[in-house]
Amino acid sequence: MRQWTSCGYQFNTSTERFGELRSSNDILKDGQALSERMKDDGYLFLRGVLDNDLVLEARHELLLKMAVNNQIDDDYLINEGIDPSLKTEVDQTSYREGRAVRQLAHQGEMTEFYETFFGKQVQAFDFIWVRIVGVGVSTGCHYDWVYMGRGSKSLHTSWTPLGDVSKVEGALAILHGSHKFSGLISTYGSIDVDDERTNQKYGGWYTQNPVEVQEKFGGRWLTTDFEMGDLVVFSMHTMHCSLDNNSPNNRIRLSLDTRYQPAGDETDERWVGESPMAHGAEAKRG
Ligand SMILES: O=C(O)CCC(=O)C(=O)O
Repeated sequence: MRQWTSCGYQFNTSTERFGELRSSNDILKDGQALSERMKDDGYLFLRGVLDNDLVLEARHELLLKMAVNNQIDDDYLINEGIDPSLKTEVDQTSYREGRAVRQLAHQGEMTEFYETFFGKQVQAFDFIWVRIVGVGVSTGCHYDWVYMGRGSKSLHTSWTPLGDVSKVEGALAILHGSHKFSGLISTYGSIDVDDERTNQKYGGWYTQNPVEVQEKFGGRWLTTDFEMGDLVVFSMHTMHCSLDNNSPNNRIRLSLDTRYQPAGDETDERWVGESPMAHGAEAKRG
């Protein structure tokens, strides 16, 4: 079997420790069943549920902006999204505010899904995380709570690949069972990165090594070869990371992560409003 890595660390790919995400398409329209599965598994994987035209539009919108900012290799078609050798740092505000990106994240199938799942009206965070993940890059193991845990206890994350994202191109991985690691949830899983920024070894990640969590707490890493239109939804205390992007064609991995809660719940003030404050010195309390 092929060796998969995150932050350069190899996964244990034995069947007990590594496998494929389970699809929940069979219960897509059943809010009660979705909610029970989330309680059991800590995630929901939905194949091909988003409007492909809209996903493609969001992808094009981003790639065009990236092309203007010299963030893709212009020897190739823009839509290929090939990593250039020279890296350019760009303020992403205009990326997350694009019309197609916002429509994908805040309307249509996405909102309909959450209305079914919560059984009530939905509020999305205004802030949208756009992931432009170059070759050799990945995300370390973490709970989202540490970044956005000041509001609703029912907050959930959507991870949306903007195009096909195979394992080798840096797919997301979920640690099945991690939403029940009470010893980890009550310690690392209860911090707030803005309040405790200086104590954070990896800027809020628990570790870079996916095997380290399993050795301490157990669980099974699950991932898949994602296709355009797929969606993964998970709880604030579901540990996740991404595989290293080792694209043989040097393709950048593009995805969105976005957040949703029942309307009327308390909100984390960092991520809502016209110009969300986000992380930083101003977000530290006390
Ligand atoms: O896409 C990634 O690399 C990280 C995504 C993530 O951490 C999230 O969706 O919460």
